[in-house]
Amino acid sequence: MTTNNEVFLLLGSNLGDRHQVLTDARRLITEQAGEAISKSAVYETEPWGVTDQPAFLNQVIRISTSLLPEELLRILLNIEHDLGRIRYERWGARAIDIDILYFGDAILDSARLTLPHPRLQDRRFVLAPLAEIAPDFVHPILQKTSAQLLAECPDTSLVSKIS
Ligand code: A4P
Ligand code: MG
Repeated sequence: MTTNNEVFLLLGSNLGDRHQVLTDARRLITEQAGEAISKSAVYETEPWGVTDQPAFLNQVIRISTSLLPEELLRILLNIEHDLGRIRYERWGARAIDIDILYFGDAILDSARLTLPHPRLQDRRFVLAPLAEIAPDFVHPILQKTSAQLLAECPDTSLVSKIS
């Protein structure tokens, strides 16, 4: 018997045709990783970390998958590669970045994968779309909902809903 897990993914793009990249990423993810349950609006967001780079589009999607966490990560890295990701520097510009925010209520810290994503609570560009579609989902370590994490987030960078 296969078990399905609900997974939240963050999509980010700040190079090329950003809307098209997000559309292509959603299609490849649902073809290869699992059915989409819901998606947030697309947000235009001020760059976090390395601030001297173009604005990002970010979106959170919720999927149902029968894959294991490491299998999902491998597929997502392949999709990033297929979409022509060019990686210049840590936190720098990229055509597409796909982060696993939550994998059900799994807690994991391996060389390749950390769950929940270790920096999600620090980032308004994650929490705004996440709280839009899953305000009551509880962070399995911090034991706070997305709505609480957003309300308490010290990040003041600009995040605006565009669709
Ligand atoms: N990895 C470990 N845990 C995870 C996880 N939960 N999800 C490993 C995905 N990957 C995970 O990732 C490097 C490796 O992390 C992966 O190969 C995987 O084995 P990466 O995305 O290439 O690394 P990075 O992006 O250079 O660093 P980091 O810290 O992961 O950055 P983020 O979190 O990806 O942030 N500003 C705005 N406004 N919007 C953005 O989307 N994105 C970033 C990148 C910076 N600033 C941004 C945005
Ligand atoms: Mg990343």
